[in-house]
Amino acid sequence: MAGEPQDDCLFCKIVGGHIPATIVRETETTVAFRDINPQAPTHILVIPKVHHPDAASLAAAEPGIAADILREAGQVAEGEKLDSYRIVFNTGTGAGQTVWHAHAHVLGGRGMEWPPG
Ligand code: IU
Repeated sequence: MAGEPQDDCLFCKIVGGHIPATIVRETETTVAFRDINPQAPTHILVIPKVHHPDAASLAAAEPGIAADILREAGQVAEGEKLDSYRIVFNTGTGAGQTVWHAHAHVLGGRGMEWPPG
């Protein structure tokens, strides 16, 4: 059921402390941890503790927690002393989503191109 931990979800396991992650920040509703395959000098994922498969479904069900994700992305950037950074929500396989638990990528520490690949 949406919102409840899913046994087969790796990010629910990180939230539950069942698999390791380098956690940089945690709030009542969110966890931020370093991506295991960083695509920039700073690459941190901000996830809700509740399980929803993508950012839009999280925002529809729990708008306050979706706002928490954005606020935490800003806190992560401040903590990493990033003046410029990118927040990315890959949604759907064609856009590169591989983990079906909503997450924001916070990327920074290098120049970025537009349009993204
Ligand atoms: P995506 O937008 O769904 O592709 O992002 C998933 C990210 O989760 C990707 O960048 C992975 O490197 C990252 N990741 C992780 O940091 N730790 C994990 O245990 C797993 C994936 I699984």
